[in-house]
Order: sequence, then structure tokens, then C-alpha cells
Amino acid sequence: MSAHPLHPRSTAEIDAARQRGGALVALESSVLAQGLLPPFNREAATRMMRAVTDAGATPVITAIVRGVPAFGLDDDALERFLARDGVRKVSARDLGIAVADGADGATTVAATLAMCALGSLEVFATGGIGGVHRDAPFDESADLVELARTPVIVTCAGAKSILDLPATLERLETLGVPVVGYGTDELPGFFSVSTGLRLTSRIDTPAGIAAAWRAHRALGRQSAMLVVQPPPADHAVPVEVVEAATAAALMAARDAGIRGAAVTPFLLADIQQRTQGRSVQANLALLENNARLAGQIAVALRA
Ligand code: PSU
Ligand code: MN
Repeated sequence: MSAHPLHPRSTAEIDAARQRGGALVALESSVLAQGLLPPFNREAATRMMRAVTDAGATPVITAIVRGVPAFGLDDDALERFLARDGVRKVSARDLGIAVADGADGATTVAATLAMCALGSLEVFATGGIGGVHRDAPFDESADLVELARTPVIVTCAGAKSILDLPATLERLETLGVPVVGYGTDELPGFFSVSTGLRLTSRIDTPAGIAAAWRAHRALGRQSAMLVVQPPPADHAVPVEVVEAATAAALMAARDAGIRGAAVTPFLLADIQQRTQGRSVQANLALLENNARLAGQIAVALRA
């Protein structure tokens, strides 16, 4: 018996960025292969990568590509992931199995955090993290546990609005994950700006985030730091619209008997349909916004 040989792969561009000590920003691939439907997933990938690049950093999409942990996707792999062609959703628990199976796997926030640890990436941008599901005892995203044990700065628009947000915030507190408002005093509602849930810290500059991060790490903290910012106001969806669509989607999921890892993709797709694309525009805008902020923070960490 020998250990499984693991040969993570990076694209040439990402290797070059590492060599010159450039700033890197991890991006998840589950939002592309499960979260957003074509053609919006392509738009999301393009806009996020451009936002990171414009901020002076290099984007690093993480995934399992035919069994190989990948930092950056070549064109072939990117096309397969955007076509959602036999690409499985890979959370932290699924990583080893996807590698052993030689599978294509799109990494969730939880699995992307594990990839960040593997590839020494310190900053990661996403849309909204997973968390505690509503009225579903013990359905809690693995994102929370991985955030508790992986030292990475994660920019996002809070947790997905399909979740129980007060419970998610309580769990983050319990798990020792700092939640910092960027230009806000409250937890954003993912598609919408406001939730009324007060945060205990607010920092309004990338340099300020970098300073707090250095202190967090110098203290030996092993947890992530969540940096949350609301979706851009011109694309945000009113909370009543989101809530009505969410309630209907939750009912549809229950009727269809959706369970486990399928729950989140089902709800996101259902809400996309029910809001006639408004939620998609908000999703794209906030992904881009979070990618830009992550790029700025990654650059500030180099200063
Ligand atoms: N937020 C989105 N779109 C997504 C997700 C989050 O706007 O596709 C994905 C992320 O990859 C997140 C995952 O980690 O959903 C959470 O799934 P679960 O609840 O099964 O852990
Ligand atoms: Mn779940």
C-alpha cells in the first residue's frame, strides 16, 4: 500500500505570479458549475477574473480537474466546467474521493478553503457563504466548519439569503470566525443590502483589513476572517422580493424531497427562475464586487 500520489497543478500564469511574489486571489468553482446557470456562469467567471486583475492581483480558480487539484483552469477545463458537463459538486469531505475517482469537481467554499491551505493562498472571494439552513435540523453547510479551521480572508456578501441568517451569525461567533463589515455596520443579505443584524466590527479600507489580518495571524488564530460587503445598490433586490421567492423555493424543495448537497443548488436555481433574472444580476454584480475587494486586500497584504 502506498499513499495516493498528489500532484497539484497550476497554470503557467499562476506559477509566474507566485515566482514574482505577486498577489493571488482564490475563486471557487462551484458557483460556476452549480450556482449559476449558463450563460451567466461564464459572465461571472469573466467579471470576477477581470476585477481581480484590475486590482493588481492574479485570479486562481480552484477545482479538481480529472482527479488533479488545480490552481487555475486551462481553456478546456473552464469550458467543461461552464458547460456543467459531468462536473460534481465537491465540498471538503469530497476532495479525496474526487481525486481518487479522477473526476471533475467544482469546489464549494469549504473545499476552496482546503485548496487555499494546500496552495498557500491567503485571500479568497466568493458570493455568499453557506450556513445554517432554515427549519432543517443539522443541515449546516460545511463552509462554517472549514472557515473555523482555515486561515484565509474571505470576501463575500454575507451568507446566502436562503439560510437562517441570525443562526448563521451565531454559529460564526461560536466558531471564532471574525465577521468584519466593509463599509457597513450590518450583515448584508446577499441579494439585498440590509438584514438588520448588527456586526461587532467594521473596517473601511483594504489596508485596515490587512492590519487586522496580520494581528489575527500573529496571535496564532487558525480561523478565517469574513469580510462582508453589501451587493452594489443599483443591482440589489428588495428583501421582500427575495423572501417571497425563497419561501416558495423552500416549499418546492420540500415537495420534491431534495436533500443533502442538492439543496443549495436547487434553491439557487429555483430563486433565479422566480425572480426573473433580477437575482442573477445582483449575484453577478456582488461576485464582481467581492472579487475586486479581495484583489485590493491581497495587494494591501503585499505592502
Ligand atoms: N453562493 C452562491 N452560489 C453558490 C454557492 C454559494 O451565490 O453556488 C455555493 C458555494 O460554493 C457554497 C455552497 O460553498 O454553495 C454551499 O453549499 P452547501 O450549503 O451544500 O454547503
Ligand atoms: Mn447541507
